[in-house]
Amino acid sequence: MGKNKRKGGLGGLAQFALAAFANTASTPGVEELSTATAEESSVMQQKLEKASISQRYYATGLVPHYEDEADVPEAIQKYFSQRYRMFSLYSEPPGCLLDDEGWFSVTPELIANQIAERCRCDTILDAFCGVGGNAIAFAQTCSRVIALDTSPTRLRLARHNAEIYGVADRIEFILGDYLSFAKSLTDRPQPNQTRRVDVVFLSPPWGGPSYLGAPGGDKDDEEHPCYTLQSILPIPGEELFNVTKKMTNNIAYYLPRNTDLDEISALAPEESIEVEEEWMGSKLKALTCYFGGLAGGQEHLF
Ligand code: MGP
Ligand code: SAH
Repeated sequence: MGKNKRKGGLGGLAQFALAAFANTASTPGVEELSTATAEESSVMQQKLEKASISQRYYATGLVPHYEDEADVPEAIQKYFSQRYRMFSLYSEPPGCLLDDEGWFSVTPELIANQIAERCRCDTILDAFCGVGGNAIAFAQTCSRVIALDTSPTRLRLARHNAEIYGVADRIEFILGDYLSFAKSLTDRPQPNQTRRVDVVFLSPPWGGPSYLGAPGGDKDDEEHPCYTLQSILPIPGEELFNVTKKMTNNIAYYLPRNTDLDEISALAPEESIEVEEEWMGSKLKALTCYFGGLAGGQEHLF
């Protein structure tokens, strides 16, 4: 895991802060505060404020946090059994949160870390942030992360999960449509470059958990049909790529493992594209395609 990960303590600290603010007269922590030096008091105060802010952004109760398999709806049991692969801090209080779409689309942590290492830069745009699997990893390798999603619920869950990892203050969460956001940046380039984006990460909806059997692609192989970029949402995958290319050449595109490789090559016929297979043990999970300066041997394009 990344170097900035904060393990443990946050939930406890938040509880302590709440108790301290709720009942100053009888809380032992506050007594300690009053007998501390000015410097110690200031440090303690900062910790309390930080914990209180974290607490404010927790989304506990918005969706269930499952710990017991018996409580998990059947449709997400397969994903629940992989919960620590998705978030190694899944059970860290107050517990990572995912909604149904989050469960089936979150990028597993080790894969997200690998992608974040490859995308190391100043400003990265996570165009489809979901419940934050990638945004949390980017916050550990990039100076600034802009995380967009059209779902207010998933954006709140992403912020909640980022708080657990101690990286929420390095992510700008924006509720909005990526296509409008991209248009606003490319139509009106900022003269002072304050919103320059170095890398865009695309992990759009693939059309639901049944993407492996989606129609299209190689009809000769009925068991494993190729996935066609036409099935990407909210617009076909090729169009999504072209919209993004107006912003930057440095694009990482997270795609189904059965994506038609000819379609990927056709996205940028004039350059090299690096296709990374994301394996977990003996299981191929997805492909990440690196374009522009992110592709090996093309660093000069960055
Ligand atoms: P999967 O094939 O649904 O899971 O998704 P798994 O465990 O390999 O199941 P199996 O039945 O094939 O054995 C594999 C990976 O793809 C997940 O870990 C997610 O990271 C990613 N993923 C799946 N979906 C449906 C989406 C999606 O719609 N969008 C994005 N961005 N990622 C997805
Ligand atoms: N990488 C994410 C998963 C992304 S799933 C993770 O690791 O958690 C795809 C997300 O795209 C969903 O949360 C969905 O709400 C969002 N989305 C769909 N259409 C969008 C749009 N037009 N603009 C921004 N986000 C969108």
